[in-house]
Amino acid sequence: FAGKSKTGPGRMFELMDGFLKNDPGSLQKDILHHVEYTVARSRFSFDDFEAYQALAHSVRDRLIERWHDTQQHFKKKDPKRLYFLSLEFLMGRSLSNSVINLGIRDQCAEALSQLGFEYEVLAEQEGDAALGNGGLARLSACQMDSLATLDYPAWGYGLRYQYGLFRQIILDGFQYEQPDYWLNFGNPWEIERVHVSYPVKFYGSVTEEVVTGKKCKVWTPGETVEAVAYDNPIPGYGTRNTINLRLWAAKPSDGYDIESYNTGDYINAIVNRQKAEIISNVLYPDDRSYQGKELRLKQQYFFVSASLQDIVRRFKDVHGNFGDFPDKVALQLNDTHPSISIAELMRVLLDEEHLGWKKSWNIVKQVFSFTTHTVLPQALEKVPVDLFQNVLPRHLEIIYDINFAFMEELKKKIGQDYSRLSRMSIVEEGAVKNIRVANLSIVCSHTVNGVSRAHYELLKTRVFKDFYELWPEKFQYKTNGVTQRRWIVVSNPSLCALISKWLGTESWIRDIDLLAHLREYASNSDLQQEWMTVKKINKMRLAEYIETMSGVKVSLDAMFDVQVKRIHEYKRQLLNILGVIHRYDCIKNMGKDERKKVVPRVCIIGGKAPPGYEIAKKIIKLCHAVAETINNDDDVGDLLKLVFIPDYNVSVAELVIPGSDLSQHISTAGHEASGTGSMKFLMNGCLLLATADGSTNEIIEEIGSENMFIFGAKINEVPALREKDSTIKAPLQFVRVVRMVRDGYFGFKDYFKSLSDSVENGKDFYLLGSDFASYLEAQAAADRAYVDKTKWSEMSILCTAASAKFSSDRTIEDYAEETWGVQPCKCP
Ligand code: GL4
Repeated sequence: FAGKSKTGPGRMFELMDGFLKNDPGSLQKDILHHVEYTVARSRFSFDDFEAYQALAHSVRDRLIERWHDTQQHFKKKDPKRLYFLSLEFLMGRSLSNSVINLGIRDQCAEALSQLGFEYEVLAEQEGDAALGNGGLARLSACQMDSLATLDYPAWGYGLRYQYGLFRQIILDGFQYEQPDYWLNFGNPWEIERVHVSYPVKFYGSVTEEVVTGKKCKVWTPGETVEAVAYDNPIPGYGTRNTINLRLWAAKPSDGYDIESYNTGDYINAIVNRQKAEIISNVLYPDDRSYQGKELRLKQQYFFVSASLQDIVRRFKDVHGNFGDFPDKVALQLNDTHPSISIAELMRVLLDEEHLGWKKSWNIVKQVFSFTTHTVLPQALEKVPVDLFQNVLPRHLEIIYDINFAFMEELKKKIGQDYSRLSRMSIVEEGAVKNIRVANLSIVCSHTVNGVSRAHYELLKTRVFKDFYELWPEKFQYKTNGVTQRRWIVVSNPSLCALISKWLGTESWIRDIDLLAHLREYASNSDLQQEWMTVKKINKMRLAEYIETMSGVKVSLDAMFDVQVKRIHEYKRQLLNILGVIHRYDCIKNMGKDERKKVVPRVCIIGGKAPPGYEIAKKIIKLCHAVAETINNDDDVGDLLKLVFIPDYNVSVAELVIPGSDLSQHISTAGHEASGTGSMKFLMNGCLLLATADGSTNEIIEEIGSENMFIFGAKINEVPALREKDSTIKAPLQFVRVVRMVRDGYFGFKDYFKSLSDSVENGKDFYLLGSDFASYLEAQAAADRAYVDKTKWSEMSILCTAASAKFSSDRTIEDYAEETWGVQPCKCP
């Protein structure tokens, strides 16, 4: 086959059965072709980054082939499709994941090595796609991988931010934020679809008009912005299916406003038009507090409106009757961020398709499913009505109408219980009137999902109690999961090979339940030895990284104890640091003989603080200040080190997680909806030190509490403890370490005052003081376990063996069956 372009040089690709071949020779030819014609470098002189680009384009070609076949197949079969709407996707790097899922990693490595390049070095050239904040966003990415792998006819929709999550720079121990202009060097993984674009309208006014004999609402917008599609192919593992993540970018609309050009200020007219692009410019850097900002609302509506236009167009290409819509379309709301799509779909059906209220509502209430990811009240979105009125006047009307109907129905059921009616209303009355987006989502979705069993219990009994009592059948939960493709196969190749060797198959990469068979060998000393060798290799990688990043040399014999996640008071990094201070204090006061018994530790903390979150930033500074004291104290040496890993992101996680011995998930019980970091550590054979919060209870069920270090108050004990807080005495050790911070032992006395204040008796909202003693006990238990190498390696193997339940493959299958009603549609 020789494809000859009329305009460019003939392109000679070797094809197998009409497809690009994947042997090293063919890959090499493709890479060189892309060096010359895509990257435009000489094939006799190109550097690592250019080689990465050429490799990426060669992989992309293969993704595109599969993408086409998959879309063609879906079109032919016309199954019910799942549309996953999310404002955040934390994809990380694409190359490493794509070559694994395409099954061409070794071939690529060989092709490159003959050219004098190392695959691993090139893979490192890629920057992270960080279009999301933390757990919620990484969960979307894991779920996309599972949707593709399990052959579901799914699409993801989101926003193509030009600035991803900020980069964290640490200067003098303080966090600074640097913009992440991630598209600077091009993005080979996306396909710009200039012809797939839709107008998105904002502002303006609504009038009532008669259209073809019917009374109709007509929205005359004040601004129109164009949404242009960028497609990101998501390959499945062990299947040809490659699904699409379509991200929208805002561009000025083509509409020509002759008025503004005629005023003579040509330059300003263009500058104003260009402002449209602002909408998709930047990701909001905090997923746990919502500020009611206009730009945020515009981002939400922008991506939702474009996605729905796309979805409705695809539906109408094949179907004439909207009655079929719920049989062909499932719309998944990833948290409340895309929930304005409810009002938008109503608007489209009412005002554009003229279906009337009853029919439209009947369709809308069958297609949406809503997953909530939080228990924190400050994360529940509320949009001021005034803002809504201004930006989306027609949608506000529709929401009022939905609420009116809901209130009427509710009154019939519960009578005149006004306090309950007002709690459940979509409109919050008060000095500032707000739209409660979560209430809107619950009222209009057929299913409300929590992300762990504990989260579900809290939804039922606290967060959405009123709604649960009204519609118990709507409430479900799907415990989160993560993809073993990225979190074992990509990030821990040595462990991957070892697991396959002992199980005698690689099938566990698709069929995760097979991992459980590792249990049978957990006490086998050969496996234990090989297992710990793999751990050592990964610890070496991590130790090198730590030394490069922080200049601290760490001992591989020490236990690597890790807490990496966003910094938040409820996640209690402060508890961890106070625990480290306590350990330091103890060592300092020990005699020589006692010191010999100390289990050496490297305590590793990493994570970004939301830019406006003062206390979180102080926690980062405290970590650095304490590290400075400990790491420079010769008296302590290798017995204790504390390091902060800057700019924690997906690719740093891929390095840190496999190299950890112990990991901490120590949120105050009742605050972490699920937590997914713990699942990645578990898969990599790291023991967990954790509170019984979020998904941890389910992890305990899988692995047994004897193989973990569990401590602290339980979820249902927390409210009473809070009430009692001022009367409980925090243990002496706690008082002592807090005093060290307060008295300036680590410097910055005034700066840390609000931190030490925040955990004092009576103010210790997150209960660090009351959990401290049991935290120290759990830490001591971890020390004791670490000394017994045989026992530790057995526990480590059991962790991996117990992690099957926490694969996103299981989560997605549950969603498909219990919530979305979609079936696999495998591309032949
Ligand atoms: C989060 C939760 O805080 C976290 O517990 C959960 O694992 C994750 C995915 O469901 O969603 N909610 C928000 S908001 N950010 C998160 O990471």
